[in-house]
Amino acid sequence: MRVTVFSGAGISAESGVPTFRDAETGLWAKVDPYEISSSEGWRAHPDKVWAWYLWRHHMMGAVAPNEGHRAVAAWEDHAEVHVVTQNVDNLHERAGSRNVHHVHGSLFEFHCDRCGTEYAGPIPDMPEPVESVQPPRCVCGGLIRPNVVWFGEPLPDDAWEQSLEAVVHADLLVVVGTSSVVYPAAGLPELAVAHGTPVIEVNPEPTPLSASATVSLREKAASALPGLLQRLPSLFD
Ligand code: BV8
Ligand code: ZN
Repeated sequence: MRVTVFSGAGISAESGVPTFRDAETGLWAKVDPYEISSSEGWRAHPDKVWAWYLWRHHMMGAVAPNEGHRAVAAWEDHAEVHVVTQNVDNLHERAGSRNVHHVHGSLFEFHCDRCGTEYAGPIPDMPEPVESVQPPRCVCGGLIRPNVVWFGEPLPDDAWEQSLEAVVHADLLVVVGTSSVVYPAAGLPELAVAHGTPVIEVNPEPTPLSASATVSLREKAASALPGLLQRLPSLFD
């Protein structure tokens, strides 16, 4: 059986990583997403963007995978599992998942924004969010940036190709913890629906995908995912 999991910030919420759009805790309630996660924002004030990502880098290193991440990793004992994640944290990998495709990049890799050279230098620890930090410079004079995909930027070809494959060949797609509003990633579950692949959504809130999902569970990831495969027969009868 081939199971593909499409995850968003909600799967990491119970690890303590704030989601983007949950108003009371969403990171973006405090900052303007287009300001801080876009190529324009980086060009306009790289020091603000760098400071915000340093804090998120600290936070993601300080938390641990939750029962939801661990359940997805455990499914590899019973099925061929691919994880397509919009998250830039490394919690799926730290839970043990082996086929993880980061369609929005990773906050644990850095490169020069001019020559593209990978940066392996020190990343300062930033336990508290601060307004501005100058990013390091590359020898070519370019600025060091995180390997994340900002608004207005294309998704990485290899991750995108692998994600399309994983969705098109899945016997089941589990969509967990995403508001399904950011494209082209949000188009992946729509592709599965169009393919007639069973789609299970796990989200305490309804989303634009809910109406077309085969089953939409108003549940949280850490409680729904551990027993989900055992529930499949009753979910689809
Ligand atoms: C591109 C960076 C083209 C890394 C991110 C107008 C209309 C349509 C589209 C557009 C438009 N204008 C612009 C666009 C395109 C734009 C887009 O889609 N905008 C949207 C917002 C309208 N897309 C882009 O710009 C993309 N690039 O199109 O390029 C191109 C092509 C060629 C050449 C040049 C250019 C790039 C998109 C990537 C942007 N980068 N992040 C980072 O900082 O993390 S997106 C950002 O949102 C995050 O990556 C995140 O992954 C993503 C989606 O958010 P979610 O993960 O869904 O999180 P969210 O908070 O929204 O939702 C959490 C959910 O979890 C909620 O539903 C909640 O109920 C649930 N939940 C909460 N707790 C739990 C839970 N679920 C389960 N259990 C729980 N416990
Ligand atoms: Zn450079």
